[in-house]
Amino acid sequence: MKIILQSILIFHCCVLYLVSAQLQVGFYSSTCPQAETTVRQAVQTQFNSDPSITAALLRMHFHDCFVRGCDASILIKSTKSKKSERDAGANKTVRGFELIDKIKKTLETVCPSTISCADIITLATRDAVALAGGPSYPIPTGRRDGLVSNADDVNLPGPSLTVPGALQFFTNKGLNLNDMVTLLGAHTVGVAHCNFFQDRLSPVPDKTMDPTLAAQLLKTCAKSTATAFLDQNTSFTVDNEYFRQIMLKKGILKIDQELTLDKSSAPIVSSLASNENAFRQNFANAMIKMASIDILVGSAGEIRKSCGVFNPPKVL
Ligand code: HEM
Ligand SMILES: *[C@@H]1O[C@H](CO)[C@@H](O)[C@H](O)[C@H]1NC(C)=O
Ligand SMILES: CC(=O)N[C@H]1CO[C@H](CO)[C@@H](O)[C@@H]1O
Repeated sequence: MKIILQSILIFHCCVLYLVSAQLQVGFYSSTCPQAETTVRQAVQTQFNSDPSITAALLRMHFHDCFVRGCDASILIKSTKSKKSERDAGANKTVRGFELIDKIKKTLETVCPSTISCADIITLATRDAVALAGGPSYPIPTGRRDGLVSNADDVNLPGPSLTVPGALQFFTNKGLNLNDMVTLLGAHTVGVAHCNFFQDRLSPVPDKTMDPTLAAQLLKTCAKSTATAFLDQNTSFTVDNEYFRQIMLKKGILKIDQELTLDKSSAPIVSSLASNENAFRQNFANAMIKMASIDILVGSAGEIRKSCGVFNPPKVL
C-alpha cells in the first residue's frame, strides 16, 4: 500500500513538472500563426460596440480557473440530465459566452481542432484588459479543454467574506494575499447586482461605506434587479482607481471594503492606490499566475470543436 502511494506521488510530481514545461508564450505560432490576431480582432470588434466585455471576460476567466482549473469547464452547456458549472446558483450572471463561441467558430475554419477554448478565454481576457486601458502582456498558451463540468463543483468565494475567509480560496489555488488583493483590482470594471450588497444598505447602512454613496445605492436598488458599478469613478477603465475608491470608503461589495479594513491587506491597497505602474505590473503577473491554475496540457483533456459541448466520443 505504502509503495503504491509513493509511486503515485512520484508520478504526480513529474506530471506537474511536465505541465509547467508545456505552457509557452506563442504555443500556436507554428500550428496556427493567426490564432492570437484572430482573437484580438474579434475582441476589438466586440469592445467597440460594448466595452463591458472586459468585465465579462475577466469574471468568466476567474470563475473558469477557480473551478477545476483553467480548462473552459465554465463554457459547457447544461443538458437535461446534467447541470454544468455555468448554471450554478449565483454564478448565473457570468457573461461573454457568445463572443467565445464566435471566436471558436472563426478559429475552427482557419485551424480546425487546434486552439483550445481555455486558451481562447485566456487570450480574449488579456486583449480586453489592454483595450480597456490596462497592461498588455505576453501570456503562455497550450491549455487543453476539460472533460468535466458539474454545477456541484462550483465553490467560489462569496461577496461578504472577510479577508482571511476569502484568502482561503486563493491559497487553495496556490495564490497568495498579494495576488488576491491585486486580482480583486479587476473590480475596477463591471457591475454587481444589488442582491450581492443590499445588506450593506438596509435595514442599517454599513458604517464602513461612504454615507452619500450608501444613500445613492439605496435608491438605485429600489429596483431589485438593478446593478451598480464596482468602480464608481472610472467604471470602464482597467486602472488602479478601484484601490483609491475603496480608500474613500466607496467599495461596493463587503469584500472590496474589507481590503482596506484588514491589517494584512490595507498596506497592499495603499501601495497599489498610489502607484499606477506597480498596479499594472502586479496585475499582469497575477493574471498570468491565475491563468496557470490546474491546467491540462499535452494529451490531457481535448481540444473542443465547439466550446459549449464536449467532443462526441471517438468511434473505435
Ligand atoms: C474574493 C474574491 C471575489 C469575490 C467575492 C467576488 C465577487 C463578485 C461578485 C458578487 C460580483 C457581482 C456579480 C454580479 O452581480 O453579476 C463580481 C463581479 C465581478 N468580478 Fe468578482 N469577486 C472576486 C474576485 C474576482 C476576481 C479574482 C476577478 C478577476 C480577476 C473578478 C472579476 C469580476 C468582474 C470583472 C466583475 C464584474 C462582472 C460584470 O460586470 O459582468 N472578481 N465579483
Ligand atoms: C476619478 O479618477 C481620476 C483618474 O484616476 C482622478 O484623477 C479623480 O480624482 C477621480 N475622482 C474622484 C471623484 O474620485
Ligand atoms: C461570486 C459568486 O457569485 N459566487 C457564488 C457562486 O456560487 C456559489 C454556489 O452557488 C456561491 O456560494 C458563491 O457565493
